[in-house]
Amino acid sequence: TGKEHWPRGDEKVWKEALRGVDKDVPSVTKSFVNHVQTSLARQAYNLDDLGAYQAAALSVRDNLIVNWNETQLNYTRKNPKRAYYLSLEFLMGRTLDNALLNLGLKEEYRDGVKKLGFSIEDILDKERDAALGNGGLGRLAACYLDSGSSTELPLWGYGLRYKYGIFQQLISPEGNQLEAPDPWLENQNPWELPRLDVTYEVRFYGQSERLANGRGIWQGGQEVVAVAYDVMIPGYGTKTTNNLRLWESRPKRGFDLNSFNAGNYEGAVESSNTADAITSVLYPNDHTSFGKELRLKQQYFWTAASLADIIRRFKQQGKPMNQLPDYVAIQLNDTHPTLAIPELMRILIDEEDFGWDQAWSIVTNVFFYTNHTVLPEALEKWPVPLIEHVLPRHLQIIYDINLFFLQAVERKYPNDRERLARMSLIEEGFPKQVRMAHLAAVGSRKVNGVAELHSDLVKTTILKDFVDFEGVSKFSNVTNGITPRRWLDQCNPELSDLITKTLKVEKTVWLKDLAKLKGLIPFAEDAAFRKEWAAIKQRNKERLAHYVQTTLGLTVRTDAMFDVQIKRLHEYKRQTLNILGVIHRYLTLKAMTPEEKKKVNPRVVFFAGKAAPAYYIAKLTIRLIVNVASKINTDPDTKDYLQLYFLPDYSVSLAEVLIPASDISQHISTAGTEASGTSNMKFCLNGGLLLGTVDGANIEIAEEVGESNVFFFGHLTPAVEDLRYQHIYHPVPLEEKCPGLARVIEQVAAGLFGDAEIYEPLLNTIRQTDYYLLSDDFDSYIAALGMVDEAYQDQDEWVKKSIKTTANMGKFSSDRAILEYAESFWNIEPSPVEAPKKAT
Ligand code: F55
Repeated sequence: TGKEHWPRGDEKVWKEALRGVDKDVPSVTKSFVNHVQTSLARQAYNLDDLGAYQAAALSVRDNLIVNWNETQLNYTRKNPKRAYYLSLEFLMGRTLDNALLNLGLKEEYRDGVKKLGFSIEDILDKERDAALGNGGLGRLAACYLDSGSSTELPLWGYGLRYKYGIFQQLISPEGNQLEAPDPWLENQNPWELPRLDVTYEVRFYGQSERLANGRGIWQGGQEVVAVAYDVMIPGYGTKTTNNLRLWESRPKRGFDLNSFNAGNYEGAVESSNTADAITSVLYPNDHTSFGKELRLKQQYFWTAASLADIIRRFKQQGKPMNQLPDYVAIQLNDTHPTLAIPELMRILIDEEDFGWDQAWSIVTNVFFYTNHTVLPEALEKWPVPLIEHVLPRHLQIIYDINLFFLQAVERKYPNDRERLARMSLIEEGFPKQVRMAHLAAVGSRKVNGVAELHSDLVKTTILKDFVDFEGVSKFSNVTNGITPRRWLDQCNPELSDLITKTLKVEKTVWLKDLAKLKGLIPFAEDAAFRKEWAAIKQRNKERLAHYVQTTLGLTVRTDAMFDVQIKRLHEYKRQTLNILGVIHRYLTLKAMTPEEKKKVNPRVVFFAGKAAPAYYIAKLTIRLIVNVASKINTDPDTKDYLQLYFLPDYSVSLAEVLIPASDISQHISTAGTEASGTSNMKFCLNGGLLLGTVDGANIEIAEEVGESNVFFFGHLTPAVEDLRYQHIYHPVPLEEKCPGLARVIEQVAAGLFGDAEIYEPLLNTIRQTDYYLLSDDFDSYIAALGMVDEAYQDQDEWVKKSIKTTANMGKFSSDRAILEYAESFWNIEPSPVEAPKKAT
């Protein structure tokens, strides 16, 4: 072309920036070009989109570093009480777009890269997700960090820097989920700052000796080194840029060769592998605790390094250790970091010379515990022999905590052995097991659930005895939230602009005070506004269809209702109910006359989500969805009315495309099983309506947006226990109990979607105990789907519902949630970064 030796874009802009001509070259351009030349050491004329992404990221990062430094300096000077969020998972997704929006630099960069021949959207699309989490729990941690910085709170995160995040999901032609590694660090990660000088040694195994004075001496075993990597967390429209510190494990140099494996080269190499192994991979199980030694080592490695770092920072202030609770609050994200409780006891007693009672009083004023599930299989338990082997001193401390605790219970309830057995931190059995939720509850200042219903269930079921014993005031609720920056402004820019224009309030204001959305309510009655609102939804549907076209080569029609269920695959979330409902719809369509079909509104059903690699039944559900899709999408009788897609490799970035495109989304867990749910909030914030059970945060969403704007179905929580009992002791044949469901199951079993025998174990879960009550809720589910169809027919009314839904979602901002934690638990306050004083 004759142009290939010149850079893309405007030649003059490149030349001036390259020459360093000062005048008239915008600073963004200069910084971008400078990073291309120096940091990336690349020639301007062969820069591709990936290179442009890296240059833009490095350039944006420079701004973050300046703010990060000022933020940390501000904290060091003012010494406010700080809160630390300990989470094994931070599901951050992409960073560049979020950083640009939070810094208010998006438009400058859009223009800047355009002149250099790039599109900002293409550049943003080159970034890989940071997927250091499984699902809601990890994404919640990410939203809370965003809100912490946006509300200027001194809040740090602590986690692990896994080399491999959540696995990449591939779907084989037969519909099987295959797992591939996620080497997310392959192309360099501009968003982290390695702190190779910030290191701690962490011990495993060895021997623990108890001295007469109650202190312990723990020696020998193996030591590994924790190295800090800092991730900068910018606030929206604030200077505050908090820190997320992620630990990497490394072998302790010299140790393996000199004292442990001298003369055994292979052994030395192997033990260095074990040190690296600790932070090599995120465990991909949600809602099951597996009892694996490596997982226990992850938990201890991370809590020990984090506590050592927190205590070192505290000590730099020169305060005595008994003031720790005045300066430090530590939130335990589920029970995963519970070892921090015996670890802080160990530090105080063995290293700081505290007596038991004083140490315990410090510990129980520092920690706060959030529970995320009441499902029994998800409650963490660790075999006593495993803890004894890996952490001998901690086992002694756990036993001591248990002894003093049970003595106190005994004093309050004399001679109640059953109660002691129920409340003990140790579950009897072979082997004995440590109940981490009990340890976390006993060792914390406050315990909370994540939605009203869930917090009530925590108090009345799994921790009931603890409420009776300690009083109810220790137990409370903080309903989850989501950051409206990522989950509205970033993922749905057109809707965000329309809202700004309509409210006549800067978006920097309403995105930080989400109750302002209520100002949209009157516009539900404005036909012109409704038209704009609906047109944006339509374009978001087209954006999703374009994504499916380019990634999967499939053509999705966009003149249909988009019906979406995206979440981890789990029996309690009942994707199986949804797919059986799709089959029911298919069979109904097949039985219709052409005349009848004319009245049917076309529907496109989307699923996405990963199954835990060893979760056989969940994987069968994926297989069924994929095979139903290939049958019905090609059936000439039905394909114009019903389409079905399973989108592989669900991620934060895919959610950002799917959520704004949904007309209706499904949150259909068996009542009482979904602690909160947070994607329900994301859909509703984007004007999607909700079809769901009376569970988790669905209930509070309905309270806010009005019951007439949600589609509820199914049995309520109090009925569940009895229904399960009936299934076992008074079973009714499915044919009698729920003929509609029986017919669907019959067709699957008969091989309508191929592989007849393969689905038997999945179908048997329903035919047999039906623990998640599909047979009890199926009819009302189908009826609710019918009501959705009917409501959708009246587009005017539907769009009104959509507007009113968005307008009433203010409560679910994670800013509200994080401020509740700050005020009622942590007792911390915003500590704004002051503008540096200008030299006079
Ligand atoms: C991950 C690892 C283990 Cl060992 C256990 C659970 C998980 C996990 O990912 N849990 C999870 O995501 N829980 C969800 O937390 C959300 C945030 O509170 C809730 O909204 C959701 O209801 C709950 O299932």
